[in-house]
Amino acid sequence: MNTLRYAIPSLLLMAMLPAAFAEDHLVMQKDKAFSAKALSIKTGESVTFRNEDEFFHNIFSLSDPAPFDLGAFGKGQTRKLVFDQPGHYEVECAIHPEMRMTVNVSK
Ligand SMILES: [Cu+2]
Repeated sequence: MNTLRYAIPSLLLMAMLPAAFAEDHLVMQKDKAFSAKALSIKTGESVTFRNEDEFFHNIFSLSDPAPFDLGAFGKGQTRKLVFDQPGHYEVECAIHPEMRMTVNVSK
């Protein structure tokens, strides 16, 4: 009886751990540039993009396997994206075409 009482919460905790400890990578957008030109992460990890400029930035990617558009956002705001598909992502800002970076998501 005691074994069962402790086994169930332990299993629940183990199921929740991967999500809770998936690494988050911070990328700044400052002076019309991403703070990293290239970022290598693992599947399931996330990237938080933070706008450090006085004007709006956008985040989007047309790359397979998972194109995305996080929209436009102002100074001090963040957008977080979980990369749950491995692959190579070209990440851009729709407002400033010179802003580019790559995110490589390994399995
Ligand atoms: Cu921009």
